[in-house]
Amino acid sequence: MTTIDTHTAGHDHHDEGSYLTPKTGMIGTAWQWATTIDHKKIGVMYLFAVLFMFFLGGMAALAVRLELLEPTRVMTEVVDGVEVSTITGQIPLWSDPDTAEIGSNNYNRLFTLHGAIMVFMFIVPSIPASLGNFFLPIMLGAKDVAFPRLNLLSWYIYFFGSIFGVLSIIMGGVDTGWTFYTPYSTTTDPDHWRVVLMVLAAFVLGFSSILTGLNFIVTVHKLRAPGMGWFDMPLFIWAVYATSIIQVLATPVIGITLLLLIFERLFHVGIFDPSMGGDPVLYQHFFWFYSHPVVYVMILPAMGIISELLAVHSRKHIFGYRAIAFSSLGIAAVSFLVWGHHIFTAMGELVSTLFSALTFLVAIPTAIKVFNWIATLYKGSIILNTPMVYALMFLFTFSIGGLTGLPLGALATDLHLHDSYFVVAHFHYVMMGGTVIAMVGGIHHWWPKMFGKMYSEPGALLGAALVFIGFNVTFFTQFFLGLQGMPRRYASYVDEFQHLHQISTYGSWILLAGFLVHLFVFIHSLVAGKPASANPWGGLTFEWEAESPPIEHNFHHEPLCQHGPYDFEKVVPPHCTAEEFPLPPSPEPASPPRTIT
Ligand code: HEM
Ligand SMILES: [Cu+2]
Repeated sequence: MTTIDTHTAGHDHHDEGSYLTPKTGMIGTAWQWATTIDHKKIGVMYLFAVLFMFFLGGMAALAVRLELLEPTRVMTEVVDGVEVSTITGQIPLWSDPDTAEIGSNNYNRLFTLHGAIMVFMFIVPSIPASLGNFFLPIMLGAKDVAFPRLNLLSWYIYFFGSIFGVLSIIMGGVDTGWTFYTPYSTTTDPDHWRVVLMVLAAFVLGFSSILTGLNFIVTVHKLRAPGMGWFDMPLFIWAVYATSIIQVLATPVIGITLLLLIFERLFHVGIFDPSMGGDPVLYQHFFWFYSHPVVYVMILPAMGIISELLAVHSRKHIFGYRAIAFSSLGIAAVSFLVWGHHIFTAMGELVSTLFSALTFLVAIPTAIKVFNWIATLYKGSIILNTPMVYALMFLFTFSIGGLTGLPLGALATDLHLHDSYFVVAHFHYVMMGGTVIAMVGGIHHWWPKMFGKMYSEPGALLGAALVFIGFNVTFFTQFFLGLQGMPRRYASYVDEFQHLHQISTYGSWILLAGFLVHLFVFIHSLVAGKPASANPWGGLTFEWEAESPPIEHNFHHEPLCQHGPYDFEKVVPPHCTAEEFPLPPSPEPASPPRTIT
């Protein structure tokens, strides 16, 4: 991707410092960031905000796991004719024997908090708003997104939407589950605003998602560098593009659904509450019409990152570029047709059968990606650094997540597994084992570019090992809990389940240790890390053309696209020498068909 000096007249950015260079004192710099329209700064602000939300949601998860260490139960017995209640289990965190009810209710608030924060404030904006915002314009060769001011607005909508959520938590949190199912959510806590605040938070956050999606769609259509056709774009862009389409089309549905919920709750108009002539199953259809496609808003950007990591760190042309690109759009399209698989137990047989059949369709474009990723690794020069290790971890954990979705898509098995820990394990393997694992891999891949510093590789690999072990110990055990009938959302359980719950809780502590190691390694990198070169991994996409960290306007001159993003066998990477990254042998041409004489 040679650059043509089309920009000399008045557009030369040679003397420009990096986007991180503070221009004035502390207050000036803070104001500069608070009012910035630079996609990189907005991306970095989102990154720290969503990681903070991950920390909050993670703390709630650890408390949930701690409570589940013991089968906390209230035992009532008659002693000398008097009924005496006692709490069994050593760690009745917040239960009081007399009012045992309170304990379970606090548990309900904790897992709701965990789920609502993790879904609406962490994982939906996680990759698109942070790494997408930072790298989509640069990978296209653009100076910024199409609507920089709208981008800043979407950040502030996210910021204030999260404030509503945090306010609701401070006021004691909600106990409805992250799905806010009616009529419980429209009737519980009648004299409290915390349910309305949390629902309002999800409603407002939706607009940030829509605006971000809109911005990315126009940027991809309008701001590609000269010479960059659709099939010259990095696959991360295709994935974020497909995600943006879902964000723009699906999010309004959850918006109006939550508004109707608030309306019924405040003005007692029957929409979902059967006691007022409403239909609670209608709410479930509306809710999942958004919440199933949104799981692809979570996973598609992660899949885009994996395509980048596998190609760059195996120095191999991606296998089946167009198939992977189209499968992102295929997943986006099919994702709107399968929401019914979340409510098989609330629907009739015919419509359930239809949704079950459609659900299996999703497996096709997903499998295309997984097979093409594995084919890319075949005969690659694989470098087992942290980004690649995370990509390989993703292939393992995401495949388990995907495959365990099949018995949940099949009617017979789903009726047994619905609302059990098998479901909890499945979606954690997809959301945590998919999106979070890919995001951590992506952060390690792009960290040198974002902050201009290298990090300790041994430290990062230790973190990766602890995350991998901790994650699988925490969630693989939960498949067995679910198969044996352990229901989700229960604060107590029969003794038979205790061993598996204990192993799962110990796993969550190892997982915590892994993330703390990563946190320490990144802080050390910012404080004392070696300066990073412009292209430490020998990547070919435009972000590796820019400086590390990039200058304010990304490039000194407007870049020109002259080859594909993964032509490792043809091009010496920018800012690198052929000695550093020798051209790998070009893939042997297909052998000519043998003529059978
Ligand atoms: C950090 C490690 C995590 C641990 C240890 C963890 C643990 C758990 C547990 C034990 C439950 C089940 C609670 C119950 O049904 O009684 C749960 C529920 C849930 N988790 Fe996680 N989780 C983690 C990360 C995540 C992530 C990254 C996400 C998504 C981004 C997530 C989303 C959810 C959701 C949506 C629920 C359902 C909450 C509900 O039933 O309302 N979790 N989690
Ligand atoms: Cu679904």
